[in-house]
Amino acid sequence: MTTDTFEKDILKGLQSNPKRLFSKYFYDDKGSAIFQQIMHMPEYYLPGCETEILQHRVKDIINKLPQASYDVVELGAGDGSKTAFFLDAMIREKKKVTYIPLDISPEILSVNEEIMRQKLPGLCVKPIAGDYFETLKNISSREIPKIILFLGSNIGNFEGKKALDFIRFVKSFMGKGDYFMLGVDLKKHPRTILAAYDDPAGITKRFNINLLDRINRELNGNFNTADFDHYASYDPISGATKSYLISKVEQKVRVSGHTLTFSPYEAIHMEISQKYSLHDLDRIRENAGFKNDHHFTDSKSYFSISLFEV
Ligand code: AVI
Repeated sequence: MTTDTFEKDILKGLQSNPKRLFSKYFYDDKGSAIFQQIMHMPEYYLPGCETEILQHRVKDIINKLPQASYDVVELGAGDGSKTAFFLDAMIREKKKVTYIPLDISPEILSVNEEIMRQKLPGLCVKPIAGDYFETLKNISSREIPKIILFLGSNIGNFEGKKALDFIRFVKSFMGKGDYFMLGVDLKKHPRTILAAYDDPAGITKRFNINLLDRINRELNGNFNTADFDHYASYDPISGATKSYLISKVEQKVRVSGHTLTFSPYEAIHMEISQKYSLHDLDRIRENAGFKNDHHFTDSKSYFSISLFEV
């Protein structure tokens, strides 16, 4: 991503009505560190539930995978520490596995390789750094059947129809006998969901505010972050969790030489974290053109790892 695109997206978003920013820009070094804190918050149940499935339902998942060898391609792999449970179980079940983690950050891919070297010595790891909209092309011509992993409920951060478009895009790189393995946060009691995005310690607020700090640093902005508050909402009908920053006062802010005006209580829409029912997932699978699906949930049915077969 160039500074140009960042600048264009930020200005376009802040000059729109309603104003909006894009959560993909949360993850500079500071934002990534705050996200690690979110992952450890007691209210943020997602990683714990997904890990439970990868630890305790992994044999059921592998039983659905008929081939002896697979390339396991992970989109936005990060450090791969959760994926190691799956890879370990695949190896124990005598599958021949090549692990291909894709991530925008070469640094995190080095950490990923090191974790795999320690936990699963002998595993063949072929990391590819870059935007997965680009790097996916590099894996499409392989002969070996593929499992493409997209974990962590990252699909929830795609706005509306873009989630389906993305799944279709991924499918266009897949062939018969390949599987898409999607980690998805499910609809549940609205208070449980809301608490995960509105923690009393204010870590999620810092995560959102950090984007204003980033704009100040990188785009010569002068946001006074104390003049913004964080507000999260969950709509139990649509399943959309939305995060906003609310301007507490009427104010003018300069970004990249442009003046932006905020009315009192004007909101900037920062992020969507969509929640799905298993029925929603069946519909998505069908609309994306996969043959069938299997859902593996944790003991509280908070989260699903869903397997879609091409
Ligand atoms: C990365 N993504 C799946 C997280 C989510 O739950 O939507 C990002 C996040 N935003 C606030 N808390 C966590």
